Amino acid sequence: MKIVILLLIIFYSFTSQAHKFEADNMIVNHPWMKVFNMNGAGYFKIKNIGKTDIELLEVVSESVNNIEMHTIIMEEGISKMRPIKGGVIIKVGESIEFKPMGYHLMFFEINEKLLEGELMNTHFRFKNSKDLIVKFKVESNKSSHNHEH
Ligand SMILES: [Cu+2]
Repeated sequence: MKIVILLLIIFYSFTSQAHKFEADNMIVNHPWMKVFNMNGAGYFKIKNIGKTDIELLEVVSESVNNIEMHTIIMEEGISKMRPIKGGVIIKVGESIEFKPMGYHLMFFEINEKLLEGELMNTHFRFKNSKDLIVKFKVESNKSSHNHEH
């Protein structure tokens, strides 16, 4: 029993460490997603480790009809989701976290069946950097993504 637990711990730390995507100038950490019906929401942390600011313009995927970057605004005391106008700038040395109740990706019309633990391929497109392939892991049981569009 102890061995099983130990193996689980090793496996878990291995997978969580492996779950990041890097380029010379950036690291995208723990990209994960929730799926509800044909739609979903995506979260990750991006860090600029390069020498110039980078701007994330859009995220595209062959598995999703339309991906939007959203932010949350307060309107009359109610939080609402709105598409981000333009891109998201990540300054040198800084990180931006896409998380529930903050910046997030919306996946509209996912065209493949994704099960818990599976990965979905996306491409991050930047204004002043090469594309980066990022795979989002389905973790449907995490805290809910409240929505009011
Ligand atoms: Cu949204």
